[in-house]
Amino acid sequence: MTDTTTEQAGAAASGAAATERFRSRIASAAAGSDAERVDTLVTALLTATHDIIRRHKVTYEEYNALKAWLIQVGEDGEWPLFLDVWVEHVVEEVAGESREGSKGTIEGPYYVPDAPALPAEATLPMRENEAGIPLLFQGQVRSVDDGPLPAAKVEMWQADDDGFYSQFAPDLPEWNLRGTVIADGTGHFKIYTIQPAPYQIPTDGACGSLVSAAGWHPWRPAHLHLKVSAPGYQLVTTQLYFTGGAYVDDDIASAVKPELMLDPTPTGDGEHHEVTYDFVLDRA
Ligand code: MBD
Ligand code: FE
Repeated sequence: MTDTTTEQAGAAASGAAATERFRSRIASAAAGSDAERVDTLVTALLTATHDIIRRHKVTYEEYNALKAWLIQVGEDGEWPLFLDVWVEHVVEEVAGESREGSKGTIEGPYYVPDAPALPAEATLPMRENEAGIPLLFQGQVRSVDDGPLPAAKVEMWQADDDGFYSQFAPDLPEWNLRGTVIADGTGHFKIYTIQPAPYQIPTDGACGSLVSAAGWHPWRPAHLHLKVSAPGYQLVTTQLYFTGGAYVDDDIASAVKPELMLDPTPTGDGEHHEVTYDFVLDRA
């Protein structure tokens, strides 16, 4: 990956896009919590913060560094990135507690609704010579009581081989590696795509400063993002990873689960990998 690409696709560009996306899709709908709940949650958050300051004897220098950094997160548009990388996994854990079907995991900052509709057997929109090992991802969507779910919706999005998501990095076709696949009459789907590469969160913004200040690494393991749904059933938002891949045991976003691993097998010519993964949905 060239310096120019890295720079263009850096914190400012992807952060601004993710912030804008979030505002238009979700923020406006988030009104209306009652005062008692707000009091409970904000008081708990502040009390935890006060405890940390006392326990670790936080200095004015550190307090001011925190203030400057928080301001920078906003200026870089990196609130969606920060929250989805370091907080969302616990929200998802709580939200998924009582579901019996397929495991979910975090959505992350790069979902875009209404990707082009595709038939049950389809190739994700991609460039003519899209880099990466071709991957056939296939499976079936069923209900918890085991019946197939005809015409289930399998929304899929992923980074390209350089770790860039369309609509969040420049110079990519609008719907590159994004699609809404409609399963067939027995809930089956067959999606041709490419095997994604590990993903590095932008290092040139406030989240990158935090990563290097703390001596962490900025990587997520290679992953496919999915939202699977059917009328009358709970939508599951999930990600799938690759057994043995880099960072599967050390995801910066803490979003890997043992149930979410794929182990594609090379087929015939060896230049194509294939894997089957079924989804099980809970009743709504
Ligand atoms: C990603 O691609 C992602 O999936 C998450 C959770 C955070 C940052 C980038
Ligand atoms: Fe991702």
